Amino acid sequence: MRENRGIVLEKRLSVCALDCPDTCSVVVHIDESGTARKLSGNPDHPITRGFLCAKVTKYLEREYHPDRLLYPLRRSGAKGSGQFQRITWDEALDEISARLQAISDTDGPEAILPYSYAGTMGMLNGSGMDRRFFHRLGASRLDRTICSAAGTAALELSQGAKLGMEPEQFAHSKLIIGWGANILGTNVHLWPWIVEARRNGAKFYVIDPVRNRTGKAADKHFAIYPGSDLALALGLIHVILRNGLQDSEYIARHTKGFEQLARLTCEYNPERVAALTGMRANDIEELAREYATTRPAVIRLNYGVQRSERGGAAVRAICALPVLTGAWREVGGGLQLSTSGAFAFNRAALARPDLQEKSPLGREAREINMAQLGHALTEFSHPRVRALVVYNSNPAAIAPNQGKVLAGLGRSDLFTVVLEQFQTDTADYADIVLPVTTFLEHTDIYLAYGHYYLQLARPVLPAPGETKSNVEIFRLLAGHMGFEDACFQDSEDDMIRALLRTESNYFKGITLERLERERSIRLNVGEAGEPFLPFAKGEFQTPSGQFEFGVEMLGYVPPVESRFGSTELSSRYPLELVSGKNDDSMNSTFGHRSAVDEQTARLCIHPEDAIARGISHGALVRAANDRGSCVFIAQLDPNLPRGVLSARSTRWNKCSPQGLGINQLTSDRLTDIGGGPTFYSCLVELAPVAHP
Ligand SMILES: Nc1nc2c(c(=O)[nH]1)N[C@H]1C(S)=C(S)[C@@H](COP(=O)(O)OP(=O)(O)OC[C@H]3O[C@@H](n4cnc5c(=O)[nH]c(N)nc54)[C@H](O)[C@@H]3O)O[C@H]1N2
Ligand SMILES: Nc1nc2c(c(=O)[nH]1)N[C@H]1C(S)=C(S)[C@@H](COP(=O)(O)OP(=O)(O)OC[C@H]3O[C@@H](n4cnc5c(=O)[nH]c(N)nc54)[C@H](O)[C@@H]3O)O[C@H]1N2
Ligand code: SF4
Ligand SMILES: [Mo]
Repeated sequence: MRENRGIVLEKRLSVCALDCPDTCSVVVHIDESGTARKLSGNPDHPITRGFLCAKVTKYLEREYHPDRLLYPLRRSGAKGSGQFQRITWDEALDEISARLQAISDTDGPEAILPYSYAGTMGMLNGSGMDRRFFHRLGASRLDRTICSAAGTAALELSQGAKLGMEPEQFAHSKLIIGWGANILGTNVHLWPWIVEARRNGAKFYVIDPVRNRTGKAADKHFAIYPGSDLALALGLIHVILRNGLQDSEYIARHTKGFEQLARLTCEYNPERVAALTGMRANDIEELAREYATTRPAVIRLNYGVQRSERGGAAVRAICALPVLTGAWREVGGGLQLSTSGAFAFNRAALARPDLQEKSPLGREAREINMAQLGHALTEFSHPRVRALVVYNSNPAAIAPNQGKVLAGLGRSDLFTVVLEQFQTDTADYADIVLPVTTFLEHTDIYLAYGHYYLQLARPVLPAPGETKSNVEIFRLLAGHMGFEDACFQDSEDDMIRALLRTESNYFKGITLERLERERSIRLNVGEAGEPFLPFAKGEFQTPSGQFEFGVEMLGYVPPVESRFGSTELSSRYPLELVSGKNDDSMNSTFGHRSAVDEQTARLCIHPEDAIARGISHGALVRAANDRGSCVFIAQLDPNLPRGVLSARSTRWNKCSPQGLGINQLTSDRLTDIGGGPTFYSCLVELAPVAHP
């Protein structure tokens, strides 16, 4: 097909692999020479609907960037210095396999730790050949908690499944609440349905300490104190029950623990909750009434809420709201935190945990929480971690308590391998760097956590230089280690077939052949073409089959690191730092872009808090606490509550003054359930700096 400027273009389909609920179907426009000219959203995809977010529209800048890693490298300078020499793949693989073997022989295989997250959401490159390799090795297992562990635990305990309302149905809602959800920034494909709903008279409210683009676009924005959502949810329940606005029939048939919940929430009247959350008592009263009496009503809860000390309990209490009002019964009613539970793949067939029995360890290996990497690398444990293999993640920048993480990565006796596309902060600490492909260059299969479409992507561009996919690299490493198990010879298609071999009804009739033809298939959730109402008739997947309120964990105690937490701490560090996502980037993935660097270098502060500290707009400031410090450019923002600071994550450390990132400040304290990180429970003090 011919398009403007006479360039002959071919259009090929791919799938955006970034860690985003939207998992877009991407059209790649390719010219005669095989070069991609443009990426656009697939107009035929029911969720993507013809557009991509701004950051991925520009993805070809990354794809063809002169700084892409193209060859294996061996470190030639000090750890962290970023000095490397090119080596061959054979040299790299020989060295890695020899070092891993030696460590396994002397310290036991659990001295080896993989570290990965969702740099790609592809199943094969994210939790496929890598898992097989580390299981066969007997390496420590990684508890992948860094993002959503508290929310996941909450959904599983309360609902029994990570299911939520379909994005398509938001169009039918009359009241939409974005709760700790920066929809325009992190989930933009939900927005058109919100626009449609509002055109039909719906109201859109936002509950967030920060008034970001989404809050500004809302009918009402409620600026809540960080980490106090549990108190608000209990207050809303209080008002609903006091006024008899609950759906008693739904509650009686489908829930467990209601009486205790009613007793507990007696204590959370709007006045008390107002003091705990910084909201007005009237607003709490009205919000509860409006929520309970508007039909259908939906809550788009996102993961912002659960990145705090009481995050798990907060999610459980918020999930109770659509249960109490019976909102789940209606099209356009309910809640969405995640939809990923419907993707009931045969994960064991892909990851092969059974291979651990064949490892030198001969049993299930210990588990290490990725949110406490610094601790795992610096504290003595049996056996001490001696080798770290990082892929799909940049822990030097994104993991909490960065001072400890960098001390660990800097250990001279730690052998570190990093599989990367770019020379990240973590790659700077590697002994060996291996260059990897992007999602445009390899095969993978994708679930989604913001919709119910399963998608397949084939390579659309050639792998540049000597880059290889994660799948290929772990396949080669298995060969070098002498692993003879047949599964290490599996092709990508074999692995997809293994994943699809599942009993789940959601997958009925879905085969690789069908995926090849259709590329994107709605799971069998509900009848074909009909809306999916996961809990309209109860059918919770908990042991009791009922929604479990979990009242025993719902009493509100403010986070230790908050204005009402430890007085000793808050007297020294009175400011609450929230470091949510940057609209125009993806965690640290686009840290090489100068525009992203400028956005993530800023710190917003209420003007009165700034004046009290002699800080003016545009001034350099240092935020500090007992863990570390980080320098920012101050921005005055009168919309913030007093005592709250907001910065956008995550900058590359090496771009910031002194090479220290925002996670110097964040704590590696864990959430109440799920073992998640508490990035947004973080107290600091701020002072102007003359020179960084
Ligand atoms: N543009 C962009 N999109 C992304 C990402 C990105 O980096 N950039 N990252 C991706 C990833 S990894 C994830 S997990 C998702 C996350 O998507 P979101 O959960 O939407 O993103 P966050 O910025 O973590 O948090 C959402 C909002 O919660 C607010 N918040 C913080 N603390 C609290 C609190 O205590 N209470 C309440 N009510 N709100 C609070 C923040 O100010 C923020 O506006 O987004 C994904 N999409
Ligand atoms: N202060 C603060 N810290 C945070 C957060 C926050 O909100 N505030 N958010 C947290 C959250 S929710 C998350 S999910 C984490 C995210 O942290 P990470 O999981 O580390 O995500 P990214 O920073 O996007 O880094 C992903 C890396 O994977 C690489 N990559 C992409 N595709 C591939 C591939 O196919 N193979 C290999 N080997 N590499 C690939 C990219 O180049 C990139 O460097 O950060 C957490 N850290
Ligand atoms: S990051 Fe999200 S919104 Fe952007 S293209 Fe990828 S899936 Fe779509
Ligand atoms: Mo995340």
